Amino acid sequence: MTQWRMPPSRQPDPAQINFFRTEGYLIIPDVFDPADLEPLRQELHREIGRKARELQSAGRLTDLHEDLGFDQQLTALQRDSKENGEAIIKHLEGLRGGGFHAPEMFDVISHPKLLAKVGALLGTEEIVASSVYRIRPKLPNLGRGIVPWHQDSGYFTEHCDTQLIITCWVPLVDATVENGCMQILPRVHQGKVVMHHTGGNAGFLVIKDEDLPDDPRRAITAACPRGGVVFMTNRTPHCSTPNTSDHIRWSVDLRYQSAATPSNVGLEPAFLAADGTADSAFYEKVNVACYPPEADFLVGSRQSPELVTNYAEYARRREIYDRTKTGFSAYRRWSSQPTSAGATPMRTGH
Ligand SMILES: O=C(O)CCC(=O)C(=O)O
Repeated sequence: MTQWRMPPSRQPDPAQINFFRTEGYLIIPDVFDPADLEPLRQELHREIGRKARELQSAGRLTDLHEDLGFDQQLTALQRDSKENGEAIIKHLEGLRGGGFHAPEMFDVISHPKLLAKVGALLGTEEIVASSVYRIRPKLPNLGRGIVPWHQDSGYFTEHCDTQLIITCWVPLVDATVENGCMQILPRVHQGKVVMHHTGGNAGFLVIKDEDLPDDPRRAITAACPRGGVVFMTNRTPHCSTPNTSDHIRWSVDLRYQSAATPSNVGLEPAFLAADGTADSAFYEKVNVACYPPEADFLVGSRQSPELVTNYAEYARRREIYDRTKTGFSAYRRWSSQPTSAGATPMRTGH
């Protein structure tokens, strides 16, 4: 496992940085060698197999479809039984969408090649990553994977609206129009966080077309090969479209900010009751973070490399935050969408 303390070089590429600042997004097609992502793809595939075998032991399925590859097996399991497909997806997503936290996941989050780019775009080598990451197995023709227009800041606390939190969208297969890559509205990320509503598709937040800061027909299509990364700011509106292909569009989206931006690094409950209620001092302090319910951690530091989080500490913090009752919801910021309110249970993550 890679133990990275500091980027070998920030690789500042002025053209890329300028593009990101002007457009609010940047697609770099070769941040990783596709082989760098292979351990994560393989571990996700093994996890699907493990969960499928658990369902088989419980008498809930017979055919494991073990002959099928990473971008096919879950579709076949879902086709045989919606309940089993849903159980496996929920198992990977966990409480909020980033439940899977094997070492292979941490290795991608803390990968020196990615952190070098993130550091250059943030303008610092003191980098905090957040547990607000999501694993998306976007199955062909399955509505729950279609994400409506939103800005990631719609999910964050208002006091972080003017901070820079970079989303790194990492496809684990080539992302194309056909398999439902993202659409991004460029050059509007210097504006405010616009009105969002709860109750969008699959329980996501949604910006109505009339509230978008620009005509959605000006959106760019963020196709990106495996090995590439789509970088976006937290105020860049984006959405994703249906997967009409014959394979799963796997991706993970990771988030990073400067260590100077408000976070919950180093903070955890002094006390946790059996029902997950933490001590009141924790609740008072944690609300300073841009997304209080999930654990932030230091992934890169030139100043204090000894404080950079290792895998064991990352896993421990994530698990403590998952066990802690938050009573917090960024959704309180937004009203329900009049057309579909109540139709879909609200999600607690992106
Ligand atoms: O993966 C997708 O389809 C949407 C991703 C997204 O909305 C995000 O990363 O914030």
